[in-house]
Amino acid sequence: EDGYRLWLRYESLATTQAESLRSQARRVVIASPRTATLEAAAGELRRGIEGLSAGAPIDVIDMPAEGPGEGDVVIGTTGGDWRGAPEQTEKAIGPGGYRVSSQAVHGGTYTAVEGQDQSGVLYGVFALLRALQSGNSIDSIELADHPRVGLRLLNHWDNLDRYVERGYAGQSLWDWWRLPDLVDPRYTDYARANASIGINGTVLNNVNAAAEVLTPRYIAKAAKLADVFRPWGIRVYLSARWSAPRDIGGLDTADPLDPAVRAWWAAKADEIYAAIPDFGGFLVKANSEGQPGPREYGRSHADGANMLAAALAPHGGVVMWRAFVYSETDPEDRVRQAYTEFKPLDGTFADNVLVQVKNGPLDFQPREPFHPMFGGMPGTPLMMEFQLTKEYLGFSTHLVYLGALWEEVLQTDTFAQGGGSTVAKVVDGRLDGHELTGIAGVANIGRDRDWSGSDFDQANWYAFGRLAWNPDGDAHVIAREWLQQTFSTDPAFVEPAAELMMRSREAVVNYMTPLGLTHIMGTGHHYGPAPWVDDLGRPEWNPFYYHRADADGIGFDRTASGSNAVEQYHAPVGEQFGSLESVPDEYLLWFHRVPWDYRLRDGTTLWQALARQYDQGVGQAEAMRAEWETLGQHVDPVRRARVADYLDIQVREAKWWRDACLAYFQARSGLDWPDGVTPPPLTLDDYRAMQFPYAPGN
Ligand code: BDP
Repeated sequence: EDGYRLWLRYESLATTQAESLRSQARRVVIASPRTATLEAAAGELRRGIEGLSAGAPIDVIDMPAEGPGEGDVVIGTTGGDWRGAPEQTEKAIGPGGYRVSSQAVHGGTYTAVEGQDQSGVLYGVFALLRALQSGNSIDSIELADHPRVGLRLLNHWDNLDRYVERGYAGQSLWDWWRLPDLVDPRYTDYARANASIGINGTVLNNVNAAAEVLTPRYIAKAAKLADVFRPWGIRVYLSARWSAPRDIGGLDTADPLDPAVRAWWAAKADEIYAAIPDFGGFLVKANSEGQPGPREYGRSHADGANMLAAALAPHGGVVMWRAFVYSETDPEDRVRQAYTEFKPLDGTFADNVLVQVKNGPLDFQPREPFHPMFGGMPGTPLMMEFQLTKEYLGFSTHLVYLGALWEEVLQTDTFAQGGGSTVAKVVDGRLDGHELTGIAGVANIGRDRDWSGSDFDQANWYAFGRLAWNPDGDAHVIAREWLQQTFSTDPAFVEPAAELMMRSREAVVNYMTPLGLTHIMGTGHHYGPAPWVDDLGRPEWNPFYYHRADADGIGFDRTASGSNAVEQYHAPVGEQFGSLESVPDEYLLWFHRVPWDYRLRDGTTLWQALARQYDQGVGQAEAMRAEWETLGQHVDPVRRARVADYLDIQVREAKWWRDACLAYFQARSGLDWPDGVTPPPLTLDDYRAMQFPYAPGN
């Protein structure tokens, strides 16, 4: 059990269920003209049924002249006459929609998987397999659904030398050196896994992009990957380096208003589409953390995005322009900067541009308030960017289920158009009536046999796909689904394990950054605690910038008396965050600077509360480890032991986080230890000396 099969295990069901499936799924019938996608769907169905029913090989045939027979599983696009008069269910309407149903025939039944289009068939097949793997019977089955968001993309931060920036699961999957000649079968398994959760696009290379990926050699390599992914409904996208016309095009400028630059990009787009007819488009990180961009020429982000958009528009491609910008010279509070820069550009982007925004205004922290651009840019399609790879949450070493974090963000009310204006509604286009919609997830996938660096990190890949499909999805339900398919359908396992996953996110917040603390991780690699760091080149790279702890107090004043970041939120959100009366405890130090003896609503002082939260985080990690001793009994020994080993690391490091942070804050505040708190076993200097010089870095 090396984790390779992910949630697509198709292990044999219990005897009676397997027998019943065998009698009701005797052959796969393709009802529409065969295409690569329908064949992929049929092949997956056959594989799933054969595995689950532990039965003999089953046939895949075209629809026979006499129509479907009892025990057939028929797949096809809607509108055929194979199912009688095809009725639509509201839920199945729209691209990618499907309906799975039991139909009567000759006194028995057959199962129909109808898609609105080719991808819909594929998604219907995976929905059926998900239901069967989760312990449902194929009898009287009725499933219907459709994706709510158009672009559901992974972003790989993979370099061309196979190094994965912020990757904790080994090298890049893409073997650029041997492509396009050698096609690793893993590419197909990657595509299957993505298709099974509705992901329909992948950006192959790092946002800190090398221009070489746009040279003919690499276009041919990307084209080969696109060929493998296409049957699975997945399009390829590339990160484009802004200065490519200079780097590889022989021009001496990358000014977006220069006709030669525009012509270069238009020709480049033509060249890419000649090799990849369904190429998705470009993702761009510009004028951010040293990356080149249009501002070098006095042009705006909109000028830059629109120029690329014009090159892609004739081919139907999109530009995903990232809003992760903050200046090295601007003294403005870092979390204000993206909004300040992009808000005036709202409504000026071309029709095929999305602005891609991280969930919070800082950088993928264990907890941040939502980014004020959500709800603040009604005239622009905003693409959500989540991070699956846990750069700031203990890498692939700590068990943290991100579904809980993402649900919290998506369900937050921006109040942009009064109550009920959730981030989910901004992202799926409902709030402002956008047709073009997207969600991106920074991938946590590499060459490790288990793909994600740990068994439980696979859940974050899974949950991302499911929430991209439906941003109103329920993270707890998704956790259950994943557990059933990945480990066991036994309710004695599934429910407590799902609850453990749901609590895991709060645990990491508590032992790393409680009460609105943020960005106090180790320098560069972001692993382990380092709240004391204050000597890095740029102020906002230093943990100290974010907490400013001294003898008087702790926290970052973002109210009107401070940076006034609260003004970027709509009423009443800004008021709620801005007032000590109403700010939720979990954002206290994000928005406010308070003295150490400040009393929280429950009467404890800030110093007591901080010590309590850190300790609670450790307790939660210990509880997870203890629970796994029981839950692990339901799991095969190999994966059980691996999860247990990781939990041991997590408990040890949760203590390290608690002790190091409290030792530091005690030294800054000069206060005595609160009653009942055991002082850390080591000195602050000891903690400062603990470094991870060779942690997977940036
Ligand atoms: C930060 C990462 C850095 C990325 C950057 C980005 O530390 O490696 O390049 O985000 O999103 O979180 O561009």
